[in-house]
Amino acid sequence: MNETGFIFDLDGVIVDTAKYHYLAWKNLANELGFEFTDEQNELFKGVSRKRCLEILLDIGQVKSTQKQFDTWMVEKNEDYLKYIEKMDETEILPDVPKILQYLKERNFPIALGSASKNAIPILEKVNLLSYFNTIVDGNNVTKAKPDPEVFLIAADQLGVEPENCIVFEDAQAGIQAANAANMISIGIGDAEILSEADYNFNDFTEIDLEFLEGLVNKNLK
Ligand code: B16
Ligand code: MG
Repeated sequence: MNETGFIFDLDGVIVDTAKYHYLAWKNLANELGFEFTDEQNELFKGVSRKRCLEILLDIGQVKSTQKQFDTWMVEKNEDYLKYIEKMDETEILPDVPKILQYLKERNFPIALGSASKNAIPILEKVNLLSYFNTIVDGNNVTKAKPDPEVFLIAADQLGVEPENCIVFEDAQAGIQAANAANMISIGIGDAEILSEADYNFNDFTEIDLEFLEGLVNKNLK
């Protein structure tokens, strides 16, 4: 087995599902009588569904019983799944298949490390599930990012030491989780928001294979 492992976040790294999460949360906010902005949606990236609803209710200053809370969680997810239903390969973010193909050909172990409980159906929809040696998602973790749990489980399942793992993340909480796991963190997206990452890129089109090769050879922070 290869000594270096690669861990990909899902939402915002492989596919842009943040826009669908946003629409579903916005619909719920509107139903509850308040607005939810694109800017506020930034707070939701990499954050668990339960925590997102807590933040949303804080924004709208809405109080709820446990029963209402649970109903809204289900409602939001059902709405989100309607958007996901229509997804296909065209929604894969640029150059993601190229990078996955390269890593697969070189026999690098690849994991998904996502907070989403919908990760497997999404990867099936966009036809990328077969690239992953293991999937660690919101169904397998007890602690949300920035806790390193999701990435540490992924490293363990890949049989790779955490310090030999390279993580691609689009959320600040995700970069913090990768750093806390003592992994190499690569921020995908706004370098200002992801300033704690070891390396920053706007998207995968900026990552050339020589860079990955160099990272594997160095394999040190
Ligand atoms: P679900 P990631 C995260 O996925 C999203 O960024 C976050 O906005 C969402 O609330 C969370 O998944 C839970 O998603 O409702 O599908 O279980 O970025 O960690 O891949
Ligand atoms: Mg993400």
